[in-house]
Amino acid sequence: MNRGDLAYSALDDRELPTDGWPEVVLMGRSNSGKSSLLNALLNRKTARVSAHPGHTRRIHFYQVKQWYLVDLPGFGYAVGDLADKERFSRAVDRYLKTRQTIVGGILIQDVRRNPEAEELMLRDWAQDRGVPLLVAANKADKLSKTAAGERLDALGVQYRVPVVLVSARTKSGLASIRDTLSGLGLGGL
Ligand SMILES: Nc1nc2c(ncn2[C@@H]2O[C@H](COP(=O)(O)OP(=O)(O)OP(=O)(O)O)[C@@H](O)[C@H]2O)c(=O)[nH]1
Ligand SMILES: [Mg+2]
Repeated sequence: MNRGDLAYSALDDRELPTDGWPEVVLMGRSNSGKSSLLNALLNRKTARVSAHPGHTRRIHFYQVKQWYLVDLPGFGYAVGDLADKERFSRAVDRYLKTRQTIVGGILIQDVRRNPEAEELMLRDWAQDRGVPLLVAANKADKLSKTAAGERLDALGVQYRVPVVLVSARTKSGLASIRDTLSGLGLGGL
């Protein structure tokens, strides 16, 4: 298994890794750039970037060292039939509520948007579970430096957790994510 390989793709509990390795979860709205950011961090095109958002229907575990980056499918755009969607959102729900190996969360948010109910629920989830959370305000390349700075301040006020400005496209700001993770003892990015 090489760095950045897809190690597991899970929906049911019995498909989850059993090695107990730490997991850092990438969460956020569909199209916010979770898979793009994961690829940028790993410097490798391993996660599928969707031309049509909402198609990722499994929890994907990418191995870094003896820990995983977990690409959670985005909310907001799910396509497909209702039974499928329900099965899927139940699985994500259960994973977030019960998984003991989650040691950190990165909430990816389009820098141009404000958090909506789902994002704030994820922020509350992290606080309730005591999981350190970093908000990555992505697509900074879409704004001028001044506008991006203003958005960063606004998002900090709304989230009340650390927010960093990043671009999966230009790879700006990724050092702050790497530093945060190495502060949790998670190296190799
Ligand atoms: N300009 C710009 N575009 C980006 C950036 N990050 C992602 N995108 C684009 O945004 C779209 C969605 O990116 P994905 O990485 O597939 O988003 P996702 O959050 O994984 O979406 P789902 O898998 O549907 O939940 C793609 O067209 C990307 O090329 C960025 O930093 N800047
Ligand atoms: Mg994706």
